[in-house]
Amino acid sequence: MPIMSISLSKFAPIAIFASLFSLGNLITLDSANAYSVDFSNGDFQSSTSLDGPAGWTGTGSTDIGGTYSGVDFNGTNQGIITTACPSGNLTLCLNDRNDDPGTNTGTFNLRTQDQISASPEIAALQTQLGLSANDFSIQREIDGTPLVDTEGNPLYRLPKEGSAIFQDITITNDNNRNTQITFNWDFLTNDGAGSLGDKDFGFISLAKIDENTGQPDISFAPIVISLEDSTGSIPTASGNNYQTNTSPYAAFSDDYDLSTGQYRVGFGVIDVDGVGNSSALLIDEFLVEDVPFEFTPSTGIGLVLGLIGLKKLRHRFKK
Ligand SMILES: [Ca+2]
Ligand SMILES: [Ca+2]
Ligand SMILES: [Ca+2]
Repeated sequence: MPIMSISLSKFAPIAIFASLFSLGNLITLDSANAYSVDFSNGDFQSSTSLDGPAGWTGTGSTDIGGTYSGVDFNGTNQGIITTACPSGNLTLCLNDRNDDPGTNTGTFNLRTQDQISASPEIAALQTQLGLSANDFSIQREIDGTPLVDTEGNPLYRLPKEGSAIFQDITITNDNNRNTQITFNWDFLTNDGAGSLGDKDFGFISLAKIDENTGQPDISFAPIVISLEDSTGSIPTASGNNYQTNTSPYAAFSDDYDLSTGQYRVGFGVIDVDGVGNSSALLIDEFLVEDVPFEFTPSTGIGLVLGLIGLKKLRHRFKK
C-alpha cells in the first residue's frame, strides 16, 4: 500500500503537465500568440471586382462571374481565367488573332484583355506573380511519363502566354504552425497533347513578397503546381463552351511551412508550345488557415492522463 500511494503522488504532476501541453495545442491559451492570416473574397462572393482592393487582381483574360462554359461551383460566383485573345489589335493579341479556329475571334476571352507573355525571355506573367523566369518551364510528359532527350536530360515545356488572378495574403504570426491552403478548381481546354507531350496547364503559384520593397523575397523558393494538363488529341473548337472538361470541379488541399510574412498566391493558365487552342481554369472556395488540430493518439493519451491526474489531485486536496 505505501508503494501505491508514492506512485500516485508522483504520477499526478506529470499527468497534469501532459494535459496542459496537449491543451496548449488544442486551444491557444494566449490570444496574442494565435496563428493569424489575412486574405479576402476567397469564395468570390463579396466582390466581382478584379482591381485589387476587393481581394483579387486580374492580369490577362480574367473575370469573376457565375456559370462559365456550363460549369460553376454550387451555382455561385467563381474566378475565371483563360488563355484566349480578344478581337482587336493588342500588344500580344495582334491583328484579330483567333486562338480557337472554328469559333468567333474572342469567344473565350474575358473583359477584352490582352494575353500576358509567359516565355522565359520576357516572363511578364512570372514577374507579376513574384516568380522566376523559368518557373513555368515544367518538365514535359506524355500520359504522365516524363520526357528526356537522347542523353537522358529532362525536356521542359515552352510556356508562351497566359493569364492569372492573384492576391497577397499576410501571415501575421505563424506561431510555428503550418499553413493549409485549400480551394476547388476545374480545368477546361480546347487544346490537347502534341508530339512533344502535354501542353497547356492550369496552376497555383506561391511566392513570398518583401513587404517593404514589393519585390520577391528570394529566401523563399517559389512554388508552382500544375493542377491539370491538356492531354490527348486536340479537339475542334465550336460554339461558346470549351470542348474538354475531363473531370468536374476538384478539391485541392495541402500544407506548407510558411513563416510570418506576405505571400502572393496566383491561379492561372499557360499556353504551351503555341499560343492557339486556349484553355481555362475555374477557381472557387479559396481558404487559408493554420493546419487544423488533429486528435492524435499521443495527445489523446495526454489529455486522458491529465484528467485522471486532476481528479486524483482534487481527491488528495479534499482529504
Ligand atoms: Ca463562389
Ligand atoms: Ca492563347
Ligand atoms: Ca494552347
